[in-house]
Amino acid sequence: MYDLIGDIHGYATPLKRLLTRLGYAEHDGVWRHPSRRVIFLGDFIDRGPEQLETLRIARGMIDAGQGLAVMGNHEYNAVAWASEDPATPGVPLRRHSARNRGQHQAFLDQVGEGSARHHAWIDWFRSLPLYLDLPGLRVIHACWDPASLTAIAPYLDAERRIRPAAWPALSREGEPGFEALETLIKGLEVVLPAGSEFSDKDGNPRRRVRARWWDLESVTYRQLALVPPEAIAAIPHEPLPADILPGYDAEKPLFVGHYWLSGEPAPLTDHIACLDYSIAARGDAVGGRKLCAYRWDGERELERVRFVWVCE
Ligand SMILES: [Mn+2]
Repeated sequence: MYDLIGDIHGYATPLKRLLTRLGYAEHDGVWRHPSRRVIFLGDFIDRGPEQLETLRIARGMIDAGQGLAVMGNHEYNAVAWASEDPATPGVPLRRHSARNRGQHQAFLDQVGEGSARHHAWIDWFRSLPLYLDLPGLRVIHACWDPASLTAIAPYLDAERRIRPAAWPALSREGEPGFEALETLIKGLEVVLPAGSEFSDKDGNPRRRVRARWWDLESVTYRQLALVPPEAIAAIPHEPLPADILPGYDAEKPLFVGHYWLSGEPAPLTDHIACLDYSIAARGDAVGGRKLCAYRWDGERELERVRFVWVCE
C-alpha cells in the first residue's frame, strides 16, 4: 500500500521527519519501509533550503522501486527554463523574466545554473509522468479534468511522460495541448463574467481566477474562486454557467498537491484529498506550515484520521 506525500519544495529535513514518523528508515542511502511504498505528488523544488537533498531522497526511493512520483508545475517550469526552443535557437521555452527567475532562483543557486548536475536533474524531471491511474487510486499535481486528459494524450508516451518532441508545443500559449497541461498541473481557471476583474498580489488586473474545481457545491463565481482574502470582494456572486466544472466520477480516490492549504489536514471531499499544506509558505500559515502525507490502505472513501504531518 501507498503513503502519498505532498509538495516538499526543498524542505528535506521535515521530509526525513515525516518518513520516520511513517515508519521508513534509511539503509544504504535509500529510505524504505518493510511493506509500504511512497507516491510523491510533485513540486520537489523551488523556495526551500535543501532542494538537492530532497531530490536525492525522492529519486533514491524511486530508482530502488520504493516509490513513484508525478510531475509538479515547478518541475515542468524548470525543464522549460533550461530547454531551448528548437524553432528559435537561443530562446528558452520559459521566459527568463525577473518574475520567473525569482520563483526559480533558489534552485538555480543550489544546483549551479548550467552545470552538468543541473542538466542531469532536468533529465530526471522530464522522466516524471504527468499523472498515475493505478488500480485503486489516481494521482495528479493539480486537477483531474477528463477533457484535458484526453487533449494531452497525443503529447504523452505510454508511461504518461511528455514525449521529448512535444515540449516546445506544450510550452507555447495557444498551441493545442498547452491549456490542457496548464489545467492538469497548475489547476483549473475560470474566466470571470464580462465587466469583472480583480487585482492579483502584484496589483495587475486579472479576469481569470483559479477555481476550487473539486467543490461541486459552488454555485457562484465567488464561492468557486481561490484568490487572496483581500481580492474576494471583487469576485461577483453571479451564478456559474452550467458545466463549467469537470466534476469527479469518484471511481477511485484522487490525490493532488498544489493548493497551499492551511489549517488541520482533512479530505476535500469523500474521494479527493489535497496534501499541500504550505511547508514553503512565507510568513505564517494558519495552524503552521506543514509537510503532509496520507496513509492509504485501499479504502475508497478518504478519512481524516489517515492524514499524517510534521510542522516545519
Ligand atoms: Mn504546484
